[in-house]
Amino acid sequence: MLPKMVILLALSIVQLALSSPQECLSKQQVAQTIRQVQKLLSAHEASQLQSLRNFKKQLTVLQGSILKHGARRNESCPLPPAPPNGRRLGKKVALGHEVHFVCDPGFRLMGSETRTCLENRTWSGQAPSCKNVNDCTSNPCANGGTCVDGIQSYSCQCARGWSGSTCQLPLYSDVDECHVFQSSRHTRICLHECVNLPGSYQCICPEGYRFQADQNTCNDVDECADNQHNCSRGQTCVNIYGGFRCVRPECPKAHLNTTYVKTSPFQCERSPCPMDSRACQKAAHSVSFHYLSLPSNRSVPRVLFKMSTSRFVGDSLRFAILGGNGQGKLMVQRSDQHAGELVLTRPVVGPTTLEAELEMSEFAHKVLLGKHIFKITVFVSQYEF
Ligand SMILES: *[C@@H]1O[C@H](CO)[C@@H](O)[C@H](O)[C@H]1NC(C)=O
Ligand SMILES: *[C@@H]1O[C@H](CO)[C@@H](O)[C@H](O)[C@H]1NC(C)=O
Ligand SMILES: *[C@@H]1O[C@H](CO)[C@@H](O)[C@H](O)[C@H]1NC(C)=O
Ligand SMILES: *[C@@H]1O[C@H](CO)[C@@H](O)[C@H](O)[C@H]1NC(C)=O
Ligand SMILES: *[C@@H]1O[C@H](CO)[C@@H](O)[C@H](O)[C@H]1NC(C)=O
Ligand SMILES: [Ca+2]
Ligand SMILES: [Ca+2]
Repeated sequence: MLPKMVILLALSIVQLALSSPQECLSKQQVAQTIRQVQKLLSAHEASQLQSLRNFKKQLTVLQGSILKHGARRNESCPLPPAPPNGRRLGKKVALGHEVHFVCDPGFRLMGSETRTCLENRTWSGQAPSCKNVNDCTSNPCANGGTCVDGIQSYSCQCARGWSGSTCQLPLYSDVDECHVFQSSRHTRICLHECVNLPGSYQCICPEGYRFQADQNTCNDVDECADNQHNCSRGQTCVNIYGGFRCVRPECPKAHLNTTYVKTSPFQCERSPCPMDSRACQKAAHSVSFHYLSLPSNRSVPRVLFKMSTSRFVGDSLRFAILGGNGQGKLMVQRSDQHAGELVLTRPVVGPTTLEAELEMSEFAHKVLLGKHIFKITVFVSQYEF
């Protein structure tokens, strides 16, 4: 209000001075008036400046008190730490602001990628962490190498005989011993299977055998002794080359007044005969069971089994093959006065089973004293060992 009025007044004085020559104000008078107005304006300018300064001061005080008020309420969240192997983006921690997280190369972020400062001065979401990415998942190491995970990398620990970053290079040019030697019967280096290795080879045995390195042989596993068999109760385990069998010897059925009783797992004895039963008296006194194991294609002739009588009272023994499937392959002969033997006369290629029923008769002065039956089973294995 005041400045406008002053300016209007000043202008009207000047106008008066210039537009009314008749009034005839002297030049001196006009100059004086202008000086007075200038003075008035300067005074006014000073007071204006003063009031502006006061106004600015008040604003500064107001601002300070507002900041103090904000600090008291402290509307910010504590700055969350950056995860190991990662970084935090953003420093503004006031209410409603966001911070972001990124992981270093080779790491994957777990948890919240972005977190917001909430009303209750906590951050939304879960604290992030940076997990090392497993670089071994693609199994990059060849030829049995072991992969070791690194950061954005992996390394291979190579098996013997291999090198290169993924174990792809043979250390030396290898000889395939299996190819060179194993094909011929005379030069073969493994009893069974040969596996070529860089710089060496390995012999493998079939199931049921154990490789014995110092002798380069395949030894049969004794499943019966090692209790690796599945024979049921009442059966007896018989170890054979490359496996085992479960057997249950049965005594001959009662027949023509003749009965047998089991006296041991592999032996039957004739029960006492009824009076006047000639059939019973002619029958064998005892029956015994014998299980033999033989590798395939054994050289012949070969004695498989020896028989003698323990209660020898007579003066001679006679042997006979009564039955079985060993015709042309098995033979029985006297070996001395008190013993006989079963002989394999032809090579037998397994796997197969030979059976023979042998009768041993005992005489005194050409009179039959008694008979014994040997029931013999020969398990011939698949392999020549
Ligand atoms: C607000 O709170 C945070 C964490 O509680 C603290 O670091 C900061 O100093 C406080 N600010 C003020 C002005 O008190
Ligand atoms: C803060 O508030 C959020 C939701 O607004 C809630 O999920 C969280 O549990 C609160 N934190 C605390 C410590 O109260
Ligand atoms: C015993 O095991 C052999 C294999 O080792 C199997 O062929 C046979 O059927 C088994 N017998 C029984 C009675 O479980
Ligand atoms: C069986 O024994 C009876 C006497 O107990 C006898 O009469 C009979 O002839 C015998 N049978 C044979 C086949 O020996
Ligand atoms: C059996 O062995 C002989 C030499 O001992 C051999 O010539 C023959 O080929 C073998 N038979 C089989 C079927 O392996
Ligand atoms: Ca080799
Ligand atoms: Ca065995």
